[in-house]
Formats: sequence, C-alpha cells, structure tokens
Amino acid sequence: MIRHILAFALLGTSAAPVIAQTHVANAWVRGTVAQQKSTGAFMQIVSPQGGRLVQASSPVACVVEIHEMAMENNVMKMRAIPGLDLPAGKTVELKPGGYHVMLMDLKRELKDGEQVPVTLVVEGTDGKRESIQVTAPVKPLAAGTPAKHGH
Ligand SMILES: [Cu+2]
Repeated sequence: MIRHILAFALLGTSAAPVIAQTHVANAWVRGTVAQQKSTGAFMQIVSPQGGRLVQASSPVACVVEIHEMAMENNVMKMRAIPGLDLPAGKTVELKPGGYHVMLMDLKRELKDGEQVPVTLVVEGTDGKRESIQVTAPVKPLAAGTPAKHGH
C-alpha cells in the first residue's frame, strides 16, 4: 500500500497522456471436477504505466477475488486482497502458489480445453480504470502446484 501511494505521488502529476493498455499473457484456469466450487486463474500482467489490479469477474463464477498466499502460523494460506500492485513495465506473475484470481462459487465444471472469459479491472496511477478482457484456456486439474485454501 505504501509503495502504491508513493508511486502515485511520483507519477501523478507527470504522467503523459498516452493510452497504454495493460497486457495479459499466458492466462489459464485450473480445471475442476463436478463438485468443486472454486479454482484459480493464472496469468502474467504488464502495466506499462503502472497501476493496480482492483477487480476481476468471470461469467463462470458468482464471486471472483484477487488472492495472495501468505504465511499464517507457519502455514501457507490464501487470502483475499483488495488489489494487486502492478509496477510500471514489470511483469507481475499470477501463478499457483502465489497471487491468483480466485473463481469462487462456480456455476459449472470447467473442463480441459475450454475457454474461460475473465475480465480484469486495472486502476491506473491517474485513478482511471480500464477493463481488460482475457480468454483463459482450462488446463488439467493437476497443472502447477496444488495449494491449500484458507477460506
Ligand atoms: Cu485463492
């Protein structure tokens, strides 16, 4: 949070009026089985001007949160965060065992090879919000590192 405020202070008055879209690469969603109610979406995000991922949504999930992994009593747990800082020009990686977009209260099973639409909302250092449409293919349940959930 402090870093975000600092970045805002430094860039707030000098930001050039250039439209620089946030890029998302290598997005994917971990597949689910019939009764599973939540899964993770993973991707790499680059915000050329810097910003903050503040919101995510998907038609396949009733609730979508931004999660981080954190140590709690020596146990790694997931927890929701209000936003994820995107330092200017740096690749922020959402991956199993780290930050991720949590698709919760799933409306249906997500099968291998399916395409899942995910909308990300990124707030720029100028406070303006942009929506980014991402299409994330579903990869098998076993892809990446399995992680325990803290909810
Ligand atoms: Cu999570």
